[in-house]
Amino acid sequence: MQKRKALITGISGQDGSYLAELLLEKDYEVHGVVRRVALEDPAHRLSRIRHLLDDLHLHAGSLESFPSLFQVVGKVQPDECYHLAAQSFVTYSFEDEFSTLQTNINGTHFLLAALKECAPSCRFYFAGSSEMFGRAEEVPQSESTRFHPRSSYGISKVAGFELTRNYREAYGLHASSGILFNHESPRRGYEFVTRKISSGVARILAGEAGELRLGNLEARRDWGHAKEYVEAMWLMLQQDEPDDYVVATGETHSVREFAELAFRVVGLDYRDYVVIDERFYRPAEVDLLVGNPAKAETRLGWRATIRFEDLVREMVEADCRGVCDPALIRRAGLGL
Ligand code: G4F
Repeated sequence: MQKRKALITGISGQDGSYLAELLLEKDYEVHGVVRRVALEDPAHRLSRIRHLLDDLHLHAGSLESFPSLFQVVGKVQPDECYHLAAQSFVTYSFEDEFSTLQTNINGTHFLLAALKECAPSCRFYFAGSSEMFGRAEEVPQSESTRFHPRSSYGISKVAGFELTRNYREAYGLHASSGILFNHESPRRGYEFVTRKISSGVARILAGEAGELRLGNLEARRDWGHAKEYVEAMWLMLQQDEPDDYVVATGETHSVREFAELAFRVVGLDYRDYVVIDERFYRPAEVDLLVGNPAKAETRLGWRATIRFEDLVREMVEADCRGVCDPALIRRAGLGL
């Protein structure tokens, strides 16, 4: 039997790397779209998928170029397409609203248009985000909660979500959106607060830093583990009918709690190291996010199982392993 073909944009990112692993395990032929510069510098730019490179089919393409996406889709003829690539750092979207909106909205539109023309029976997944809820009107947030984005990133995701719904309704594409709440792992980018904290703790333990500068400690997020969240993406595309799903743990924690736990993992008190720095505050903050994953649980049979405390520990331990002397790690009582 022919293998099913999957195409992933953003395959070199945190989610893309876990999804590629999952699909290879399921015996898919896995294709990825990456920037040409990444193909020329795989050691740095493809580090998260280095261990998979022999099993993947990578294609040069860019979210900014319709012809490049059109060509890849036409050539690969995927059965499933997972659109994960985006400018995804909210802070950056305040610095350059234009490029965030342009890249994220056009990229999604280009891909949907290419699929409609070249592979209309391909199933499509759009990476929506809890940032679409922004200043949320209800707690917890579900598929029916009104969107009130607070950044151009959030706005670009609402536009992508609506484009996905429109291609489903107007052109009959099997197109689904996951409204994913924050999801982290040791593969998270260093600019996001969880990884900034876990790597900061490791550097402090190693004696490479004396403090960790953070912004708003009171913001609350629903943090799950990325490895589990990519399973929900796959499940969405296995359903007979396309639909939209909240993917979340249903628990919320503050940045302060994350920092407190992360420092505690190595026996330190965060109050001795965390310095509040106004530069890391956002012009418009999203104060509280917590998802209601009931629909994903009943329809997809998906549930988050990795607990917040275990996620924090895994991230801190992984970063300590990267920078600390083994004797120091033993002294800190880490289970490594
Ligand atoms: O880790 P963050 O940068 O993630 P944010 O903004 O919640 O967005 C992430 O999750 C979304 C899903 O809801 C994704 F769509 C998005 O692509 C991204 O993956 O910030 C989390 C919170 C914010 O409230 C921020 O103000 O942490 C607060 N924070 C406090 N100090 C900080 C810092 N955030 C960062 N990045 N750096 C700080 O020093």
